[in-house]
This record gives sequence, C-alpha cells and structure tokens, in this order.
Amino acid sequence: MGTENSKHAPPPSPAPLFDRPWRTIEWGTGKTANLLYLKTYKPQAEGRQLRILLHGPAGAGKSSFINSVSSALKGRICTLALVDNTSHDSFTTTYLTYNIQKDKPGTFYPFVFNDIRGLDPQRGVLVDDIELALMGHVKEGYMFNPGCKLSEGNEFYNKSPTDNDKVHVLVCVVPANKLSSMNDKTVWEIRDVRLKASRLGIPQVAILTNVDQACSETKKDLKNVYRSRYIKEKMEQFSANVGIPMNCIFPVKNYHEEIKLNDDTDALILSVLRHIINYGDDFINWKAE
Ligand SMILES: Nc1nc2c(ncn2[C@@H]2O[C@H](COP(=O)(O)OP(=O)(O)OP(=O)(O)O)[C@@H](O)[C@H]2O)c(=O)[nH]1
Ligand SMILES: [Mg+2]
Repeated sequence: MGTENSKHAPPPSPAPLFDRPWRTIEWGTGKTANLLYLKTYKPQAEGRQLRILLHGPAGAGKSSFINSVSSALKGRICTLALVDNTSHDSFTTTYLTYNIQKDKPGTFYPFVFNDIRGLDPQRGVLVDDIELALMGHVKEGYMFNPGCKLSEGNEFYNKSPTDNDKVHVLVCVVPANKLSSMNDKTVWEIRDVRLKASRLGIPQVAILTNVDQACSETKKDLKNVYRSRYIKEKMEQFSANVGIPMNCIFPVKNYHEEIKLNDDTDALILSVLRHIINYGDDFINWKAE
C-alpha cells in the first residue's frame, strides 16, 4: 500500500535555497573595495557627469533606492528623496536631479540620479515623457502630466540639451514581491521604454527591490539573496517578460525602516551601483569615440 501511495505523492518541493550562491559578491566589510572604487571614480572627459534615470511602477522603491545609495556612500542614513508609505498614486510627481555630496563640503560625486513619476495604468508617467527625459529634453522641476506629453512650447522643454543633460544609464526599478501581480500595461510600457532606450544606445539595468518582503530566507539573512530559488525565478521571469538580460538584473534591499546602516545592505547596494556606473562609463566613452 505504501508503494501505491508513494506512486501518487507529489514530487518533493525543491529547497528554497541553492547549496551555493549562483552569483558571488563580497559581503559585509567586503564592501570597502566598491566604496573606494566609487569614491575615486571620475569620467575620463573633464566636466562630464553620468546621469542615471530611474523608472518603474509607482511604489516600486525608486526614491528609496536613491536614499539607499546616498546612505551607503555617506555612511549614515539619508533621506534625499521623499518616500511614501501608502500605495496609491505615484508619490514622486516631479522631475528632480539628486546630487550626492562627497565628504568635503561643496564636492559631489560625478554621477546624478533622476527620480520620475511612476508607471501606472491610470495616472502614470507617459512613455513619451520618459523618452524625452532620456534625450535630455525635460528640465528640472517639470511636473509630469499623465494626460498630456511635454510639448516643445512648454517652459520645461529643453530645446538644446547638453551631453550632461542626457541620460547615460536607464534603471528600471520593480518590486520583487509584486512582480506576479504587475499590470500587463505596465509590463508593456517597461518593454516600450526599453526599446526606446535601446534605439538611443542607452544601457539598461533592472533592480528588483523588496527582496526582504519577497523571500523569508533573504529577510532572515540578506546574504541568502543569491541562494534564493524564488528570487532567481523572479529575475528570470522579469528578464523573459521585458527582455533585459539576467546579467543586467540585480536584487536589492533598500533602507526603509532602519536608522543605522548594515554592512550587508550596503554591500549589495554598492555592488549594484558599481555595475551601473561601469555601464554608464562605457556608454559615454563609446559616444566620445
Ligand atoms: N521592505 C522594503 N520596503 C521597501 C523597499 N524599497 C522601498 N520600500 C518601501 O516601499 C514604499 C515605496 O517606496 P518609494 O521609494 O516611495 O517608491 P517609489 O518607486 O519612489 O514610488 P513613487 O514615487 O510613488 O512612484 C516605501 O514605504 C518604502 O519604505 C525594500 O527594499 N524593502
Ligand atoms: Mg518616488
């Protein structure tokens, strides 16, 4: 009878964690090498800066990522970009550039972040406006209008963008814990933005936030993030849906409730940031050739 039952028993579910991480990073104090690299990074051409544009669904953690990067670089929790805890419309509505100050007053990192209104099936940023931002046509302080694209006659339309106004890396931010329930229109728009950026030659990276919410093993210990079967599946699913290759997709846990830094959280954020900077640097050097 035992044999009869076992014939119909479902196959055992795979263990939530792989035996070994499928991607390696330096955890804990191993972040020091990345920190040094980022603190000393300088684009080859004098006066150049890298512009990194974050986009993605409303509430995905775009503003929190800017704060997490700034915190990891400064060595203390920072709240540069305003974050909201209620999930309705996009909280960020305006096009704003975030500069991160270096240790010495008046000095800044040569990379900046742009925060943008979130994608949303009803009241989200228009894909056409994201394309204008990629090309450097959107001026600082523009309040996105979900009903109508920024027109050339508008005072916030930058008619002659400089190289520094243009975007050098596009980062798509999506929450790992809500990927399965993401609206079809949003997935389609992410793909559309990707195609538009590709036509401009702009490198693209995706960040999967909220890995702590998506996987309990990762919540217990962030070092499990590259051992988590679930997180890897989510990354593969996102890659298949929007076409971004796996080596350009990175899981992240943002600082969201902490008042003190954590070495592992920093290590993951700084390793992602180093990849973003490298992709952007390759792009500006390629454009300069
Ligand atoms: N647990 C957890 N919460 C996060 C993480 N990232 C962001 N959050 C929380 O998610 C909520 C939304 O984060 P925001 O950074 O405001 O998201 P956003 O993409 O800027 O949202 P909009 O500006 O509204 O489009 C906030 O309550 C954050 O604290 C994360 O990695 N883990
Ligand atoms: Mg925001």
